Amino acid sequence: MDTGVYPRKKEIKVIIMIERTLVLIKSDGVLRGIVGEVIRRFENAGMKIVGMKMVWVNKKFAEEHYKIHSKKQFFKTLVNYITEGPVVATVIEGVHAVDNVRKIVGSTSPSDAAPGTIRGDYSHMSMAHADKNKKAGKNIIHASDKSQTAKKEIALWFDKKELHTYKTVHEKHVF
Ligand code: RTP
Ligand code: MG
Repeated sequence: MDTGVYPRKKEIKVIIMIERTLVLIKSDGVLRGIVGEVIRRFENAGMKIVGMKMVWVNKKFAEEHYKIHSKKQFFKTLVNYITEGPVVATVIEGVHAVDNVRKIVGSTSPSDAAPGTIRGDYSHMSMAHADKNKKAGKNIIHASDKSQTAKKEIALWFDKKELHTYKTVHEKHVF
């Protein structure tokens, strides 16, 4: 019987979508000293940091992380970009975290990224300009693009013991 109470019990599994996603503050974000500014955006939205470390990855690791782009003309500059300084690797947890994080991050090309997004507020490079000048398309941050990708990327960057389970005030009062 439909009690009219929403959400009905059988729907709860579909509606509640707490996910984890990989977020990297790439070398330009670290070298510019805006790590705190960037992380704050996710915390302000009520999402939770469940893993965090600074890593200076080598070329082999960078190629593995970005292997989906291995045939692209910008692959070499992309690998150089992510290895030219340390990155801050984080795992962010929240409701629909993959899509919500991408929304906060903004479009890939900073010139297209809306004001209010991380890429829109902290960068303005266009990929056309980057390509013309044989430079990397620097855009501060990486975020997993799908749930399946997030699972793979988190496993690549983090050991299970580096990920933590705890309750925030948001989970008690907001979720
Ligand atoms: P990400 O993987 O880093 O979160 O970025 P994304 O999904 O928004 O964009 P994606 O297509 O996966 O590209 C990965 C990174 O490659 C650089 N890029 N350069 N020169 C170019 O045309 C170009 N296109 C992409 C960017 O650094 C992008 O974040
Ligand atoms: Mg991507």
